[in-house]
Amino acid sequence: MSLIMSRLVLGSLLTLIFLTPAPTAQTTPQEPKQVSLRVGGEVRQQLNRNAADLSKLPRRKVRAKDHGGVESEFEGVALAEILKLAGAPAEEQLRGDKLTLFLLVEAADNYRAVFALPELDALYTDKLVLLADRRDGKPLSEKEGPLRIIVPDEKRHARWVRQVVALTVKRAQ
Ligand SMILES: Nc1nc2c(c(=O)[nH]1)N[C@H]1C(S)=C(S)[C@@H](COP(=O)(O)O)O[C@H]1N2
Ligand SMILES: [Mo]
Repeated sequence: MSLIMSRLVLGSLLTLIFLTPAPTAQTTPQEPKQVSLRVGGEVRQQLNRNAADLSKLPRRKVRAKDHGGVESEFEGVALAEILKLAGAPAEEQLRGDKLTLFLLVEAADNYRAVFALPELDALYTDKLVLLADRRDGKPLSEKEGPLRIIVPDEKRHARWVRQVVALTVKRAQ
């Protein structure tokens, strides 16, 4: 091959290499399901919360071990804050006949669990029960989220309700 020819071949090879677009950044994982939470029952006002509403409430972080023993940092909103926003009886008002109130947590798969209101109240306990939307800085997985209850230090994980869709304050009969 003549010098000119090889120059040409080399030139077009280089052009090819430099003009070929870089592989696009890894496709971002599918956006997680939209946050949608119903809050109702014996509260001053029924609420329908989305992610933006929840992000306006005070954010809390807690390290806790999941059912598989993996420790993560969960981030979200204290259940007590959501109850406060809806106007459920709290703190000094949580007395007398209000002590039969409880919070029913319902999941997309119809799994349900309850918390007595004093379990969630700052005048009764320093324990935090979190409605989490992030784990180690990332939105919860489809299986777990978009919202999950985190009960740090509880010896069983049965009340770590995944895929929470509704919170309802009820009264024991
Ligand atoms: N929505 C929903 N949440 C749930 C359950 C369920 O069946 N459905 N199982 C509970 C039980 S009994 C346990 S032990 C943990 C298991 O947590 P994991 O799915 O992160 O392992 O989730 C809890 N949360
Ligand atoms: Mo469980």
